[in-house]
Amino acid sequence: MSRIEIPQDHPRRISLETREKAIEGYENHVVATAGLLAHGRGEAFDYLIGEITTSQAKVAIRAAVAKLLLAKHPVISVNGNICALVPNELVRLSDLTNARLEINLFYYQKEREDAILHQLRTAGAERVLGTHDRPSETIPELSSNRRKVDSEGIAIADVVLVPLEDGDRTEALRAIGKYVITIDLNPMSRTSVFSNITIVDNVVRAMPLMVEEAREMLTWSTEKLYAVVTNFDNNENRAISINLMIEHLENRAREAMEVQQL
Ligand code: PTJ
Repeated sequence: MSRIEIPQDHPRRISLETREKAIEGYENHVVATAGLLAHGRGEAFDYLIGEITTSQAKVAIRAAVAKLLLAKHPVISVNGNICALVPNELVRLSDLTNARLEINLFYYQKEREDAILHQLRTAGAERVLGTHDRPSETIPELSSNRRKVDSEGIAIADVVLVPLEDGDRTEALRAIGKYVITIDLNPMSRTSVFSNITIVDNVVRAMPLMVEEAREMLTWSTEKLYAVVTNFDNNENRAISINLMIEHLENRAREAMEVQQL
């Protein structure tokens, strides 16, 4: 429940409502303190891309959903921010793609794990991996708390969706042969660079679109899904996304010059 009433006609309504969700998540112990800072960084990058889902992000979303549908053991890694912002979409995407939900926290606290588990269950999740009572394994060469992974989840996964991440784990997951998909507004972050597919978009826009696409693509043949994945090139994807940001900024600069000349 939003703590402040944001007027329907407020020009920055969606951004403010999303911020409220992050704050509420923080108050409920779902979001880490650093999660609020990470959210602010995301907001800044969202500004650079014009707060829209670009045509390029849509291409990446299709490739990501195709890969999840083709996977043998897909897993969606859940941290505090993604859980606070889009819990319902996490559960829907997990159901549609048969991807397991696994809680994996950088700033681990039992209280946070419980709060995230509760939020996922409230959103309809029946099975959640990664909790302290579950069998676990360790990802080599990773020193953060994220090294602990569920034996029936990330440990055996072939494809892992790590929305809104810190870079270390993506690199470590790639090193042990996992195919990594991320959603990150910063196309230059280490996560973006090391992932196989980077969706440069806000999770609040990308996740509902992924659910929509998954519903449609469920009926596609393996060949058609495979073609979508093989035609995708993440280096090109990141370069186009960066250029779209530059283009957006150039347009804003042009507008600023026009205002000066009035
Ligand atoms: O819940 P925990 O303990 O697992 O911690 C989660 C955070 C997010 C705090 C942790 O993973 C972290 O510190 O992440 P970073 O290194 O700050 O990276 C977060 C990335 O997500 C940055 O590149 C941000 O630009 C990006 N980001 C932030 N908000 C959004 C986002 N990308 C897409 N949508 C957003 N809403």
